[in-house]
Amino acid sequence: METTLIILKPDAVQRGLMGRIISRFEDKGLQIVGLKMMTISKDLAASHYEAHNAKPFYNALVSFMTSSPVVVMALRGNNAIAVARKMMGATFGSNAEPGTIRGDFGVSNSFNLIHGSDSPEAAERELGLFFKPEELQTWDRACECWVYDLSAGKPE
Ligand code: D4T
Repeated sequence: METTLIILKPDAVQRGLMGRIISRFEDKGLQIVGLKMMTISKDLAASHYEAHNAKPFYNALVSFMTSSPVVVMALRGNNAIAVARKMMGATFGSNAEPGTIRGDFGVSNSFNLIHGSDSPEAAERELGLFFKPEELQTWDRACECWVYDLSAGKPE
């Protein structure tokens, strides 16, 4: 099982899309193990996006991400990182496929609604940036045995 960090960006919160986006992940079968609303500080945005700090869009990106509250979420599941990235769609709303979150809810290239970790290493780093260990909940989901086939001892 993997855990991935999802951020519902300021445009998703301001546009009233939080519930619909969270529902998509719940409907898919991913388990929410952390969830909170917060305003990202400049320092936290700089740490989160340090790989982009030489890019031409960096200042605008940090400004956007710190401009208004976000919702951060830890999602757990089998291949959760890839599953969530596929559900998010391509980076730019203008060419994200219909059926994806970015494809269905946005058209902007810089206001692209959602962030999701792109590798296990990124997920570990980002979960550590946004959640204290005690903010992540390990809980048994009553429907787990209907979300996954557990008959072989591992989720399929
Ligand atoms: P994030 O990191 O937000 O989940 O987005 P992606 O993984 O899909 O895309 P990314 O890291 O390449 O870009 C991070 C963030 O920067 C914005 N951006 C990106 C932008 O404003 N202009 C650009 O040209 C690019 C490439 C959008 C997402």
